[in-house]
This record gives sequence, structure tokens and C-alpha cells, in this order.
Amino acid sequence: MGHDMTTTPRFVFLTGAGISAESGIPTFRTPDGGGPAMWAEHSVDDVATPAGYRRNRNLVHRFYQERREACAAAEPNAAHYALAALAAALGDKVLVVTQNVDDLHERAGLPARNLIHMHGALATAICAGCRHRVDAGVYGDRCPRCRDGLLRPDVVWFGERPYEMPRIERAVRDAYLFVAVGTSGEVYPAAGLVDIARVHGASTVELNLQQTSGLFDETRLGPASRTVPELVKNLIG
Ligand code: BJW
Repeated sequence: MGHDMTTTPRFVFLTGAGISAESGIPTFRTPDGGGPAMWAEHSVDDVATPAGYRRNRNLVHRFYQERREACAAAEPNAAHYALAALAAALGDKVLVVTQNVDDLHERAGLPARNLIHMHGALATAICAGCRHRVDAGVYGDRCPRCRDGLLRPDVVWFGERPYEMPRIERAVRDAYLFVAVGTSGEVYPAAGLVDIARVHGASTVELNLQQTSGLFDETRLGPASRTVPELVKNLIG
């Protein structure tokens, strides 16, 4: 079945930790601006795998609670605002697929229908049993709906399936511009989206402090707070 041309996203942005770095949220793998990288401070196996959660739930809850506090203290930067402005101008032609669990895209004004959190969100917790979601601010140990399953952070750990992959892949196949902002390209399946975009004929652009994979048609180097507003200005015209 064909897609409705008026609502098919044409500009797909994949955002990573680098877009929030200038808001003061540490990236995972690269020290930015002298700040600490998350995985240099915490063991990935302990805090970002289902096995780590089974081993020490308290440690994992504490880690994500600290992340929530850091996120609440941060403000969106010019890159988040520029993407919100693009969605305001072009509506459903814009889709932002974020790997980030912070809420800076939404707080910059990007509508929920233009945004997919493929690795989940700090704002919610999810029942490991029945997948019921609750506000992360108020969660206890057990699910209030099924009264049985454990409530865990609503994030996608290694070995787990990222959220909304069919919708993401469909949008990337239909895109004519695919832009990756501030992501190292080390984590799949997000890192493979550029291949899908290329195979289906999209132009591909990377905005980063450094070149990553070399898979993009074009790399624009610089901080996201500069490169994203520049690109958005060209698109809005
Ligand atoms: C700036 C900047 C500034 C800084 N301006 N830029 C194929 C091959 C090999 C392995 C695999 C494979 N397929 C799957 C795997 C296994 C695994 C994987 O990829 N492992 C690799 C490490 C090798 N993947 C998975 O397990 C995934 N699940 C899966 O594949 O399921 C199977 C399946 C797939 C599809 C359909 C059905 C089933 C799940 C991955 C989950 C990742 N989870 C985390 C934690 C989330 C929760 C949390 O936040 O705690 O997600 S890990 C972490 O990495 C987090 C991030 O979203 C993710 C990506 O990191 P990101 O955003 O790229 O950050 P950094 O730090 O790496 O890079 C920052 C970049 O910003 C740098 O490039 C800087 O230069 C730049 N920068 N300042 C512009 N101011």
C-alpha cells in the first residue's frame, strides 16, 4: 500500500548524545568539552544490560535516578530548538528519531508525533511483565496494573529490541534527506539506518564534532548548536 504523500516524513533526523552535550548532559563514549563520558564512569554491563539489572536493581535505579536529575537540571540548546522550528514549519514531513533518553527535544517544543525515542525515555518506567508504563517520578517496585511485574527504567539496554523499528525503517526508506546529529555510529541498529537511507536514495548528512563512519554523503564538522540551526535555516529557506 502506498504512503500518503502529505504525511510521509521526508526529513529524518537521527539524534544522539552529542546533540545534548552542550546542554551539559555527558555523552557515552567521547569526553566532550573536557566533561566525563558516561561509560568511563560506569560499567556498561552493570547499568545498561538486562543481566546487570538482574544482578543489582538498586544500582541500576540509582544510576537512572541520577540521570533524571541531571536531565531536569539541563535546558534544551539551539540544536533542539532548531529541530522544533523545522517541525513547526514542515509538520509531518519531519521525523526526529532520537537515541537519547532525555526530554530536551520535547522541552524545545518538538511535538510528540514528530519524535520517536528509539532507546526509551527517562520520564517513564515500564513493567517488565505486562509492559504498562508509569510516570518515573512516582514509581515503586511493583506494577500498579498487573501487581506482579517489576517496574524498571523504560530504556532499551544492550540485547533488547529498540522501540518502533518498523516505523523508523519505513520513514528512513521514504526519506529524501537523512541527517545524523551527534552520534558515534557505534550502536546498532541505529548505526545501520544510514545504510537503509543510502540504498533507498536519500541524501545523507552527518553533523558531528568529528567524522565517524565515512558512510555519509557529507560531513559537516562543528558543535550541533551551530550546525543544526544552519542546516535547518537552509531547509526552511
Ligand atoms: C557532538 C557534540 C556536539 C559530542 N555537537 N556532536 C550489529 C553489529 C554489532 C553489534 C550489534 C549489531 N546489532 C546489534 C548489536 C548489539 C548491540 C550493539 O550495537 N553493540 C555495539 C556496541 C557493538 N545493539 C543492541 O543490543 C541493540 N539491540 C538490538 O540490536 O536488538 C536486536 C534487534 C534490532 C532490530 C530489530 C529487532 C531486534 C540495543 C542497543 C541499546 C543501546 N542502549 C544505550 C543505553 C540506553 C539507555 C541509557 O541512556 O542509559 O543507548 S547504549 C548508549 O549508546 C545509548 C545511546 O543511545 C547509544 C548511542 O550512543 P550515541 O548517542 O551515539 O553517543 P556516543 O557517546 O557514542 O557518541 C556521541 C557523539 O556525539 C560522538 O560522535 C561525538 O563526537 C559527538 N558530539 N559533542 C555535535 N556538541
